[in-house]
Amino acid sequence: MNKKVEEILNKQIELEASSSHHYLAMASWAESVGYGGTADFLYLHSDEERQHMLRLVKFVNERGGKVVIPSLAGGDISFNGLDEVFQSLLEHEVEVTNAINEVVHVCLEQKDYTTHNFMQWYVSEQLEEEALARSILDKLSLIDGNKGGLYLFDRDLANFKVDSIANEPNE
Ligand code: OFO
Repeated sequence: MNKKVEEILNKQIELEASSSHHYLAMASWAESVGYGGTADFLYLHSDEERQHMLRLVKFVNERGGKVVIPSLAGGDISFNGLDEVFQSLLEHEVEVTNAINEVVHVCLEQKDYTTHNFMQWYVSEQLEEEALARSILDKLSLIDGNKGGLYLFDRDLANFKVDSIANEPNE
């Protein structure tokens, strides 16, 4: 496997792992303060990010590259409210989108069209994830801290589908 592509895919593996870790911390915080629906949504989102990491790990291995499984920093994470949680989620997704774009750029530069093709799934995925985070933030902005509104928001979020796992292409 092309070394530059291998290197940037390993960076992406680390970023997907850190997304999973970050959303797990958010889920745990939400659960601890009574937002059970939000916690369910975020636990699922964390699982989804792990799947994104795994797809990359398997792809690099299949193509004869070397995977570096990252170690992740933990920490005591807390938030001032749901707005802060989802603002942080959106910022993280924007960072991931930029990183995916960079992977695509390196693939083209290195003429690695197989990896370029593989990465297209991630490009569409990022579109969906950013749109989802923005629509959640719009809802929170309408609620504007109203307790009844937050109660309903949390209840609805439990039924919100993070459908990217279901959209996984067949291996
Ligand atoms: Fe892996 O899609 Fe979000 O970060």
